Parts: sequence; structure tokens; C-alpha cells
Amino acid sequence: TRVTVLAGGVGGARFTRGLLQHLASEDARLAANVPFGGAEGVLSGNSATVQASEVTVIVNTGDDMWLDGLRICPDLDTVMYTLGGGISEEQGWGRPDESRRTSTEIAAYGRGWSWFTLGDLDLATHIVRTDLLRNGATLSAATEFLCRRWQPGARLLPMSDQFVETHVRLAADADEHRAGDLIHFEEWWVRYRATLPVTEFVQLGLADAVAAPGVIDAILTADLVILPPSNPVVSVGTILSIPGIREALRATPARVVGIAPIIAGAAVRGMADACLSTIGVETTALAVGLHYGSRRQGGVLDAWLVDETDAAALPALAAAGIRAAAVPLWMTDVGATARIAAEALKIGAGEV
Ligand code: GDP
Ligand code: FO1
Ligand code: CA
Repeated sequence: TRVTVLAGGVGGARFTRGLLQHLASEDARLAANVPFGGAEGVLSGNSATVQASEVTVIVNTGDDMWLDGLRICPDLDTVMYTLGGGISEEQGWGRPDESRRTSTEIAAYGRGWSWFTLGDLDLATHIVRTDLLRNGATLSAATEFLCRRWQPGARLLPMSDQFVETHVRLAADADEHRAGDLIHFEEWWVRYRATLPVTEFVQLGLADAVAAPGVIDAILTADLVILPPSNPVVSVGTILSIPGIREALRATPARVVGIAPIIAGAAVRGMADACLSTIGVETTALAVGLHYGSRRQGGVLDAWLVDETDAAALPALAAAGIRAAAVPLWMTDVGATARIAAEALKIGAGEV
């Protein structure tokens, strides 16, 4: 099975880890059922050999920034570390057993973002990526290079090789002197924990951006496309703003299945509610599903999974032309996440 996932950081990475586990067990089950297994199957006249599943993750790069002279790609690194076994599990981002000797020295010079933790081990990733970029590599090529070490088990594609950065526009009641100013999304999210009122999200660089090589093709040739529990505004929404991606989702012969990042009217982690209210969308599983919209009515979804506590949303989703199911949606561990992935494949195959 070829699956393409449009992911942000922590949620998207954790979902993809469960998806890979589920696909591996499915591939093993199918291989065991082919008489004499794989290639030998041909000897028995059974030409069915099991093609290993392939996962492509199209990753949001709107959180990226230049910091300390380095190109930082939070979501690409979170997906790469999570799938490559190098993530700090309790943080959900960055490396475990980290130290901050270098960033403490940078702060001593009065440089950098003291509120944005760049650990010593993590800095090596940014240094190598910046080295490659300065030597003419595209972000796609640099990402592929870094993944040779981490072996994530999926193909990671930045949404674009051109830099697109999400900024937020400060509202008047955030600071009357700075009303209308733009600050980087990560400053709003990490320094201010999204507590400053903002009026809009702006993708700087979008006008000069195109989808990275392989991105459109990964959507058009997939058997299934998944919108995982990632931030629907600043992660999935940013990916959808790249020219051609929304059109590819509407054109692909694959089923497009989304998974609600909101359970019982609240974000499971982070401040997606602050993002949703900024764009006038209610923080409910139903509202986010309707926001993505049915493919039959101009949107991007064929199906939408909501948590069991949000089963009341099913009739309204059906009325909007979106197949829906209510299943446990807490990614409490990899096994639970693998079961969510199984549900996505099931509803994607029209089995529900
Ligand atoms: P970020 O880059 O760290 O913000 O990660 P994402 O962009 O992938 O967004 C995480 C989103 O996924 C948040 O809006 C969370 O509400 C949601 N999320 C996190 N954990 C879970 C979970 O266990 N289940 C579900 N359904 N959503 C989750
Ligand atoms: N998230 C934080 O909440 N605080 C941090 O200091 C922080 C640093 C950081 C460094 C590298 C990296 O790859 C990710 C980092 N993150 C941090 C996570 C991430 O940038 C954002 O919190 C999410 O991407 C928000 O969508
Ligand atoms: Ca992110």
C-alpha cells in the first residue's frame, strides 16, 4: 500500500510512527498468507507477491526559521527524529539527554532566542543542514541526506524547497504599539504560548513557492492520502496553501482520510484552539472536518475519523458528504496509534 501523509510536527510524527507499525504488520500478514511466501509464490503458480508498503510524509516547513545563522526546520526534524528513534519522547521534539552548553554561550553574547531551546545534539542537525544548503543543496536534498543517518522508514519531503515562513499579525489588544506587526509563528507559539491575540496567519514567501519535487506525484499516485492529527491551521493548512497541493488532493484517485486533532471540544495538546479561533473555526472535531470540507463539495476529504466522544458529529458529517466513523483517537502509545492508522485504512478502503 502506498500512503502519503501531510504532517506537521509532534502529532503528525507520532501518527506516522503508528502507521508504519500497522503497515509492517499488514505486509507480514499478507506475505505469510501467500503460498510459499514472496518470490517462491511464482513457483506455485501464485503470482501474487507482496509489495512492501511505502509511506511518503509531506512535511510542513512553515515553522522554519534562520536562527544563529542556521536553518531550523522544527517539523522536518521532529518527524525525522521520531521515525528514526532519536526523539525526546516526553518533549515530543528535540533529542533526549540533551545539553545546552552552546546555546548558553550564544545567549552570553546576547544573540539567539533564549526562549527557543536549541540543544547541543540538535544543533549538529542544523549545522549539517545549513552546510548542505550553503553548498547549493535544496531543502529536499538536505533532508534526504540527513535521513540517510536516521533511516526513518518513510520518505520525508518538505512541502516546498522555497522557504515559506508562517508569521502571525499582532492584534491591537496584543500591544497597541505593535498592532499589525508580524512576528514569527514560533515566537508566538513558544515565547508567548499563543496567548497574544492575533488577527491572521501570513505565509511569507508563498508567492515564490512551488511544491517540492515529488510532492504532487506522491499525492496523485498514492493508494491513500492521510491528513493526520496535526495542527489543522498552521501545519496542514500551511501545506494546503502551497500552489497545486489542494488541487492534487481534489484530483487524486486515492481516498483522502482525515483524523480529527480535536477531541471533546479541545486540542489534545498545544494551542490549536488559538489557531482555529483566529481563522473563525470552532474548536470541535465537526468544525475542523467541515473546514477541510468534502471533496464532493469543493473540499479535500473523503472521510473523517472522530473520537468516540464526538460520535454525535457523524450525522452532520454525512450530510456534508464526508464518510465518518467514531473510533478511539488518543495516540497514547504506538499500538493505539497503529489501531487509528488501521481505522484510516479501513474507511479509506470504503469498508466502514
Ligand atoms: P506540532 O507541530 O508539535 O504542533 O504538531 P502538529 O502540527 O502535528 O499538531 C499536533 C496536533 O495534533 C494538535 O492540534 C493536537 O491537538 C493533535 N494531537 C496531539 N496528540 C493527539 C492525539 O493523541 N490524538 C489526536 N486525535 N490528536 C492529537
Ligand atoms: N517547542 C517548544 O515549545 N519550546 C522550544 O523551546 C522548542 C524548541 C525547538 C527546537 C527545535 C525543534 O525542532 C523544535 C522545537 N520546538 C520547541 C517544537 C516546535 O518548534 C514547536 O513547538 C512546534 O513545531 C509548534 O508547532
Ligand atoms: Ca509545528
